[in-house]
Amino acid sequence: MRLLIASNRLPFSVSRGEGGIELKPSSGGLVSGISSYLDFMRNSTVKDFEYLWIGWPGSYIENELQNEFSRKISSQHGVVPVFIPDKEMDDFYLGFCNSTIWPLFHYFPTLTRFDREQWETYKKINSAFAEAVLKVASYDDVIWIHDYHLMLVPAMLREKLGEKAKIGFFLHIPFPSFEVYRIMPSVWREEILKGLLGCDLIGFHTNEYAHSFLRSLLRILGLPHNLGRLEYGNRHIKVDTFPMGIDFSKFDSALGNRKVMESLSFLGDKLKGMRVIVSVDRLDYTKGVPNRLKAFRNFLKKNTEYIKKVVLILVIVPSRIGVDQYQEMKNTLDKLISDINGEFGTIDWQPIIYQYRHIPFEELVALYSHADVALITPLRDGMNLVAKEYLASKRAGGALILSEMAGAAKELPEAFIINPNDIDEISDAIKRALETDKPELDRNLFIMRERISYYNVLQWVKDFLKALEKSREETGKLGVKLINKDDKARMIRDFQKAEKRIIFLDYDGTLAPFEKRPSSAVPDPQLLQLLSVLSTLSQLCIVSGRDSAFLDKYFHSTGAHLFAEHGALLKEKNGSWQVLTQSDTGWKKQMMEMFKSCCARLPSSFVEEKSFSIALHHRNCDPEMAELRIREFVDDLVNYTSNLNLQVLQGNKVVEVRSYDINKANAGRHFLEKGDYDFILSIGDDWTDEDLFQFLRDKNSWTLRVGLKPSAAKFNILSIEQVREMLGEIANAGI
Ligand code: GDG
Repeated sequence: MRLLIASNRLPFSVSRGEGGIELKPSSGGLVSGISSYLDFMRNSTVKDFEYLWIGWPGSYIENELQNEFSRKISSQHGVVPVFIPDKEMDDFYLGFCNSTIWPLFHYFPTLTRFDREQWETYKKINSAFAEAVLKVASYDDVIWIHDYHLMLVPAMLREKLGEKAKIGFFLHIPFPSFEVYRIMPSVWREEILKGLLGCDLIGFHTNEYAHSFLRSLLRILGLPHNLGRLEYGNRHIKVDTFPMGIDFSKFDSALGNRKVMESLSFLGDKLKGMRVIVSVDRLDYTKGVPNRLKAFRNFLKKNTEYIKKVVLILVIVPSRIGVDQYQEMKNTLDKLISDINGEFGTIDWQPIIYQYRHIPFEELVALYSHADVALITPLRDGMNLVAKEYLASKRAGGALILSEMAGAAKELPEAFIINPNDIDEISDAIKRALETDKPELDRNLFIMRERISYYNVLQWVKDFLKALEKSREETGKLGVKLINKDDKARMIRDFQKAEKRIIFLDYDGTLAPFEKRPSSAVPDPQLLQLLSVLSTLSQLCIVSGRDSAFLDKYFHSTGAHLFAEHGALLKEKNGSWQVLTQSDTGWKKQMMEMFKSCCARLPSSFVEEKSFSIALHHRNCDPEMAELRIREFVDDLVNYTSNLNLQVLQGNKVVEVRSYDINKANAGRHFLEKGDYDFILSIGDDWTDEDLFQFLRDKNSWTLRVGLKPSAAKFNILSIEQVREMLGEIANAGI
């Protein structure tokens, strides 16, 4: 297998040093997680594993050096740099990525900017990434795209690579609730969802994010799901939860490492007799550092016995310099820290030791391992790997204070879980964490370590890749057989050779798209012209659920035979309407009451009464409300009709009750019993057409279902446009 990973940043950044271009490893959860997996695979016995990592190298390289640089690092490090001029990259990264998506997805709508130009840049850079992937991709590759910077890339790849490509996406940040997501302008929010739907698998850290995403799909695109599975285009897509883990043994085993031990002994010396609280974050307003500091101040005020007995080591890693809010945030922190140190500090002690820089891995592990408490209080956080790293670096006695707003809180309920907006609660938790008995701390630490050591980053990657494979298999099982060029050519030859031809065509969803109201979906002149030609070349039957008046009005002139109400009524060419069913309609009056009552409780639904059936249309309704009401309604109808010769059918945004003996197979029976046809074609788009497909199955016929649902039809065809194009070809061939 070859794995293509695409993320905004490569696992290292390029910079210009004295000796030319230099590579510096990048930090962050995504990079360290995936790198651990790749290291594992390189050192494992698994054969035929290859990978390429596609991303931005951290700064621009001049045109003339790009090719040579790419060749060199691609062969040495398995990476493919995406070259983007610095200015554009700034507009992209500091713009739409970190001034729109980041604040909105972390529930900071007031910090969110909506700037059309930045959206355009986002699209442009996404397409540059997609091109870079396409340059190296082959059909067998597994493509895994990461994070919010690249949400449009999946659909761009799908469009070029087609249905067979295996594409997965993982979002490292929260996916916000629908009410927050919908704040984004409608075209953008739709394009982002559609961008992600280019995937076979879309992964999130928690069920809550997956659920918010699915709800947005339903509310914005009207796409329902079944246990996280949905059908889109001709694919099966799975939306699922994969809580990201860490490289547990890297942290755990580092405790025996010489440099870590040196660091530990240094800390032991310098902080002798002190209880130590640690916190490590990128500089970010989502990480809730001001509240953490306020809570620490509150703690010192309320618990003066801890003065000179406790220190908070605050590590902040510089991040996103260039976004205004980050500079403001830095100023706020600097002030708070100096206020607290000024208020409580003495010549020989200061309560906060502040480091505003990236610290080496060994120092980080030593710090985690030495600290009695890890204080992690994000206001929102996709997962928060620092919490897990702290646990992996502690063998005994550690207390984890963790915000309920971090994805990690779902997996670590044994921690001291706090609300990061409640300063008193955090301050009380600090006291409890420092004073809980060691056996209890050890017990909880053990349970949490067990969990994160099992579901580590390798397991996370393996699970994701396995689920991606499975989702592809499900697509394979959809049983969809799209008609191709050769099939069409054969059909046309059959048509030309045939002496007696018959064609059955459904109307709505087959020849014309659905409209808000059925009465607006009227045939256009080109369609009528096409049907008129076809009816001179064959027996043409329009087999529709529409009533007789509608069909008469619009199709009479085409010379087609008209079947109304799913085959209950027939008007043969030059004839008059006749009833093909013996069905009694006495049930309608009473049932009409039930339909009206449901309609009254479901705004924007409407009832259509036909001679032999009643239908409730809910295509214009609020999808969530409709789902609920329709489920109840169908239940009622099924109970009510259980002793009657009636069937309850759920179609595309419609529920219909009609007599059992009415269905579109009547149309087939009516003509085929009377004549020997040597060319039979039937096209339809929903369940009402299945009876006719079934009836024609063992006959020498061409049957096609529009869309990609499994069907008794022999072929599927993608769209109404393709149906019309194909019928046009048939008409031309027959003339
Ligand atoms: C995003 C989501 C999600 C930090 N400072 C130093 C340092 N780090 C390393 C930590 C940890 C990583 O950076 C930070 O990961 P987080 O998960 O805490 O946060 P984000 O960077 O915001 O990551 C987050 C994550 O993606 C993964 O999906 O959990 O919710 O926001 O690994 O160790 N490493 C070193 N020195 C430092 O000073 N060596």
